[in-house]
Formats: sequence, C-alpha cells, structure tokens
Amino acid sequence: MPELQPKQHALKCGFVSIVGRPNTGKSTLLNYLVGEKVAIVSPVPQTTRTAVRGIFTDKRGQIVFVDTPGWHAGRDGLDRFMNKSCQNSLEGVDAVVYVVDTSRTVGVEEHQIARRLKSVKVPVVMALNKIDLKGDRIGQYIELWEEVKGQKIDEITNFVMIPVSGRAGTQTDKLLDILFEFLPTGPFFYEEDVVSDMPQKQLVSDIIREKLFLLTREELPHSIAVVVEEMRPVKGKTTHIRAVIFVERDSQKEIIIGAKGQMVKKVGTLAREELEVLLGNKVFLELHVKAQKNWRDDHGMLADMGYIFE
Ligand SMILES: Nc1nc2c(ncn2[C@@H]2O[C@H](COP(=O)(O)OP(=O)(O)OP(=O)(O)O)[C@@H](O)[C@H]2O)c(=O)[nH]1
Ligand SMILES: [Mg+2]
Repeated sequence: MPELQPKQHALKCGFVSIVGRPNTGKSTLLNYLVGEKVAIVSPVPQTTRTAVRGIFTDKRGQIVFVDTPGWHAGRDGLDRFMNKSCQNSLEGVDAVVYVVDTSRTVGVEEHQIARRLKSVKVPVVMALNKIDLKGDRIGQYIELWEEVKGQKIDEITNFVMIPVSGRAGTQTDKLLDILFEFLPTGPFFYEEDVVSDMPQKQLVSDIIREKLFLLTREELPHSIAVVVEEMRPVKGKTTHIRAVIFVERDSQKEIIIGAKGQMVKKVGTLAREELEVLLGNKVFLELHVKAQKNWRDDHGMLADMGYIFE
C-alpha cells in the first residue's frame, strides 16, 4: 500500500509588475516586500534601468515581482530601452502595482502614466506610497484615476488603492494579501529560498552605479554607466573585480576621479564594503573611468552595457 500523502493545498503563484514614474519608491518597496536588497535605490530619478525580478514566497504562495525603470519622457536610446522595459512588463503579468508618490503633486508625467495604465486588462493596485511623509495628496491621485477611467472611484472594477510606505514597511503585508487574492493557483516558478535571478555581474555593476548616484549631483548620474569587465577568484579568498565607469565627457571624468582620486576612491570603498557582504568574500575592486561620447544613444555601447533587448 502506498503511504498516504498529506493533502497539498493549492498555492497562489503569479507575476506582478511594479510601475510608476521615476523616484516614487518602486525599488524600495520591492526590497521591503522581498526582505532583501534586490534592486538598487537612490534619490536620483531613473535609478532603475532594467526590469529587475524579486521573488516573494511564504505560506500563501509565490509572487514574482518585476520592478521597472520609472516611466519618463526622454527620447535617447537608453530612455527608449527603459520605457520599453516598463511597457513589456505589463505583458503576461497577473496584476500591476502602480506606485505613486503621495508627497509629490500629480503632474503631466503622472497623467501620461495613468493613461497608459487605464486599459491594462489585469487588476491594478495603486500603492499610495511614502505615507510616512504625511503628504496630503491622496485626493489628487483618486481624481486622476477617476478622470482617466471616466468613472467614480468606487465604480472602477479590477482596481484597489492602498496607502503604504515601502521605506517604513507600512501596510506592505496588506498589499501582499491583496495581490495574492488576484493570483491564480499553480506551481512555483522559483525555489522557495530564491529572491532574485539577476546575473551577478549586473548586480555588481548596479551596486557600483548606486554609489555613484549617491555621491554625484544634478545631471551627472544620467551620464554614468558601469560595466563589469572581469570577476575572478584569486587564491580562493578574494574576488578580483575590474569595472569601467563610463561618462559622456572628459569634464565628467575629472569629477568622477575627483581631486587626487578622492571621489573614485570613495565610490570604490562604499561599493567594496557592500560587495564583500554580498559575495561573502574579500573583494579587490579595480575601477577605471572612461569618457565615451553619446553612449546613451549608441546601439553598440548600450548592447555591451546590457541595455538592449536581445
Ligand atoms: N520617506 C520615504 N521615502 C521613500 C519611500 N520609498 C522610497 N523612498 C525614497 O525615495 C527615493 C527613490 O526611491 P527608489 O526606490 O529608488 O524609487 P524608484 O521608484 O525605484 O525610482 P526609479 O528607479 O528612479 O524609477 C529614495 O531616496 C528612497 O529612499 C517611502 O516609503 N518613504
Ligand atoms: Mg527603481
């Protein structure tokens, strides 16, 4: 006689895309939900440049989140790639989390995003984010959604709103509850302990770029890209990482290097500290800075940087 197996409950499992304008806190929310840093975060708009998966699993089931670059108006090659990543992330998902920043007023950019999202067929959850800042603009976002949908908020189907703080973790579990309600049952896509599927080289280059974004000002971050050229173990104890920081102009190269190399040294120290924790290994980080005019619009360069669809 075969042994009786305990009855398996069908678990929920599905894909959820996280979209919104730049800087609304999408990546911060993803990291909180997943419980680990899987996406880089900075105060600079357009920090996230590629779709990043973060996987949440518990007894309710599994949610594969897709964090996306902030939807924005730019028109060069990198802008087009980023906006296309947002658009693509809406295909084949089971629900969409539309993250808005309640500490900022609704502007033209937000109207454009809302219009793009109004015809999404799957359920939309509007995450009214950064409520810890006690901004009083929730009403504006309700009006915006009513306007684009042409309906009163309580008549709109397949739609839920929830105030949250991705930084403080306010109502994030409630958000998960709402999302699980919308998901189908099915087998998991990832092992239960997996939180990310990002290739290691991309993660490393993103971490270096995050430090650069934290330390540079104004337009400079948008001119920066980081490519990890080599990662190899040395004597089993140290990982040697060689990366190139690209900027667009020689004057920017000077800023990144800084007086007596101070700036690039600081970036290197901050990145190395985080990489050592991540890799569980000593890290020797070699950083080079190169000026590469117009890389943001150069198809070949963008492809090398991983900013092009196959
Ligand atoms: N006070 C507060 N700040 C937040 C919250 N969530 C994110 N932030 C801050 O908002 C800024 C942007 O956060 P990100 O998570 O990088 O935002 P994003 O939407 O992923 O930005 P892009 O990738 O550029 O589109 C950072 O300075 C965060 O620390 C929040 O809930 N409360
Ligand atoms: Mg982001």
